[in-house]
Amino acid sequence: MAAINYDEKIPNNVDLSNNRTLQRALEHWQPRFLDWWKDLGPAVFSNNDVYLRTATSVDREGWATFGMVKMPEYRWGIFLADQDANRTIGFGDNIGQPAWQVVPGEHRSTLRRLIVTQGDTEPASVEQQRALGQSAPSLYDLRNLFQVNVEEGRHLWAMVYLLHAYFGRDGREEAEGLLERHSGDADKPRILSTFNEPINDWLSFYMFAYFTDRDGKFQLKALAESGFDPLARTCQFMLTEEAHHMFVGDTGIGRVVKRSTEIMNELKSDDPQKVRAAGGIDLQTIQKYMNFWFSSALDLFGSEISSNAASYFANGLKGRPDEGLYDEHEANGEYTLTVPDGNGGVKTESISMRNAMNEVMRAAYIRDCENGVKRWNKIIEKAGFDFRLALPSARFRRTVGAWANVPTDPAGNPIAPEAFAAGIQSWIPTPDDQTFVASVMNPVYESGKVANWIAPPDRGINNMPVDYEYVRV
Ligand code: BYC
Repeated sequence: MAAINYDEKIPNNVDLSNNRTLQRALEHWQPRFLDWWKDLGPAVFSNNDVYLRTATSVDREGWATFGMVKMPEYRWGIFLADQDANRTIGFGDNIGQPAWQVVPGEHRSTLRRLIVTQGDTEPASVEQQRALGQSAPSLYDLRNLFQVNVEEGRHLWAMVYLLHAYFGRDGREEAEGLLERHSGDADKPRILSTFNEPINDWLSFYMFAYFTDRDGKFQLKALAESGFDPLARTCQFMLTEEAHHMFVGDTGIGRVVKRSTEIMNELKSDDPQKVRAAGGIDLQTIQKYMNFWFSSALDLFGSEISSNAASYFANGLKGRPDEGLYDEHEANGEYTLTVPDGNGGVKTESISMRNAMNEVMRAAYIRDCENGVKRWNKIIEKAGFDFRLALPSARFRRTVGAWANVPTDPAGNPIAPEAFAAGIQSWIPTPDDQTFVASVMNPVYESGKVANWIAPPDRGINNMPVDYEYVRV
């Protein structure tokens, strides 16, 4: 296993000290990154001690250490999973050929584009979450937010390393661009739609960590199959960190649901207005937030029918998540889709499996999303209420792909534009809903205490108690 060298300015396991040119280029980028972090990273507590984990090994067992760190002093490093010298390309037309250790000329611009798109999301999410520290429901949650933020920063480093190490001058320019585009910026927005949506409250943050980070999981799994070996190894290690981000979303939503049902039981009522009056977030509002963030995340998979996706697969650049679990790796079959028929109805269409790669991934993602919904519904059921949360249809409120701008209800039935305009008020958060949710987000910065609208966590981080002072305020 390649050891991580922590004595260097940039911790790494890529033998950076033996590549002076690359080391200098990255050391040149480092202060720009820190300036960006200062300007657009967490707005508060930026110089407080936070109980953070830092990657210190790429070993599956014990890869991280925990300790008090001030975020600007976090050791953002470059870590790739260990190399398998015999690795071959596992899918597509180049199957069985040795994985590439350098970028094949004919795939250079495509690979660069994929890496830039992936890299762009990482700082975007930090920007989106910048203000949340001002309204954290507990020190435990505040710490989790910051953990997610520093690790997204590290994932940016991972992509910047690839750009600098393998794409020469244009790679360096793209690395600069990753700090120049900003979430929601009118002139230079982030590349993918969801990453320009504001995240102004913690319910949105948990939804984002559950649904949007889960897109990250699937995209990283697909890139971890890449025939371009340094990209595959980079993504393999990023996935190790990603699991905690989804845990934050999953348990966060679960705790909001739990608290809402507690309030409903205290009130002996499931009236959403009464839940709100008691300072809780009603289940109907949670459903609306889910409708918003889930539908937004579905767009991140791209079009149902995509020749881009087909050529990524054919050329061995991007596989299917967990490609090894498939019993064939050429995807020469057919895939049946339902698409709008152009007359307000639906028709089925058979397309080549390779063209349907985005849809194959989206379908796997939706199945994975269902697991959390089942867990949250168990909480509601156990509390004795009939309400059930449900994912909206994959056709609902899409802005990318076959269903883009086709009005449907949350169940996916095509409806008239007027019916959509009227219904959307009750399907996704209105400005009033957002104002209400923001109104309960009063910060709680006392160890062991938690805001009224969310239940406390079941356990602390890294076996520490729940009432540990996770951020020294
Ligand atoms: N918004 O052929 P199509 C994460 C563009 S999240 C705006 O369907 P393709 C994270 C598309 O780029 C994971 N534009 O697309 C989570 C293309 O443009 P060009 C991020 C969009 O190429 C939380 C055009 O439409 N990683 O890590 O098959 C916190 C034609 O589309 C959108 C990746 O996404 C959109 N939603 O697939 C932190 C992996 N969708 O090239 C981090 C890398 C599509 O014609 N990216 N377009 O100018 C990819 O694999 C692919 O680019 C996509 C799109 C899956 C995104």
